[in-house]
Amino acid sequence: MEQKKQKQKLKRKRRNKISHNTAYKTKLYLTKATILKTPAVKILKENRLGINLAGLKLPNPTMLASGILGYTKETFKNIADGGAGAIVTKSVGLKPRSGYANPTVTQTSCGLINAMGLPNPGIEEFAKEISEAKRVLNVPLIVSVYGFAAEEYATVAKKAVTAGADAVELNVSCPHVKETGSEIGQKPEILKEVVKNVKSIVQKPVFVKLSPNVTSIAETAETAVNAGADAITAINTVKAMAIDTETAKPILSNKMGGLSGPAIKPIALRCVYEIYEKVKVPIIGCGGITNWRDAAEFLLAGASAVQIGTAIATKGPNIFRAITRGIDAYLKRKGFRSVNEIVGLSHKS
Ligand code: RRO
Repeated sequence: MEQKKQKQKLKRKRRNKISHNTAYKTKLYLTKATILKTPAVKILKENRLGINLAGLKLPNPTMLASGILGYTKETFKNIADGGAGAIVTKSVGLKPRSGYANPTVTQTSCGLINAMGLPNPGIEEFAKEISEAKRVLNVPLIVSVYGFAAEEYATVAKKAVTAGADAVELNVSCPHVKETGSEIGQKPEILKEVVKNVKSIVQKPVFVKLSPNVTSIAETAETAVNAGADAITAINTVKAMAIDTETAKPILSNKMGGLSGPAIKPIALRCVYEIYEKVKVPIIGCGGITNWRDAAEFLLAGASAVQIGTAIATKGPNIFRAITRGIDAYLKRKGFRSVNEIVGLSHKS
């Protein structure tokens, strides 16, 4: 009896060893020779897509862009369930704002033009939603913040972090609201003051979202980084408009709006490429990303992560999972062990 037990034990041991080795060898075909010394168990747990973004741990490099699907924990959860690696809220300010009158969005070739006018419930009200969202989300929640002065940005950022935000993204780039957004990001001295004020008051990462409507976005990024920005998001929408030929009037009630979607992808890509050459902090690419190949282009240009917005309108929340799977297949096919290995690769000769 004892002998039979011993035999079975030996058999089990041998079988385990075989499956262990097989898994190890299989993995070796998929990865580079440099990991030959890595224990098999570690390799099997390897994740090509996880990133550390200025201290935030993301399961993959896709994020919900600010401005899309706004302010409720249900929509954030829906996007996270669709595979997003992080959520960025719509911009929130000190006081509630109703935004512009309709029409606030119009479709154009290859994109949308919006002029919502920063509608938001104000940080006091939104703080409750942040706390509740934190309880249901398993990915980082980044709160987009705007203000009409440096102190206002700082106050809102502080309240957002106190409510549970994992990071804040400063909106210094909305193209069509007076005395905030790009009117701040386009003035280096004011931009510096805003970033410094926020950095002095919050202990979480501070991202700064930039406008392409400047002479040199790389110089703007450098100003933000020198003031303490932990990451740069590039880009916000491009200032644009549309006219109704029948009424001979601008379509949007605000006349001017911001263009998003595939039309701006090459502009956004150029911006990321230029910023990567100038600053050392992580860059988050944003603008017209619709599929995994767009996302991969941004990573190769120098983005550590990508934000997706307009494409959700046509493809739904599962776009995050589709893009992540596409990037993973690309990394596997090219023999990369981590998404980090392709960040900025197009700069190397
Ligand atoms: O709310 C808006 O109209 C808006 C904002 Br805050 C922004 O940052 N970018 C944009 O295109 N629209």
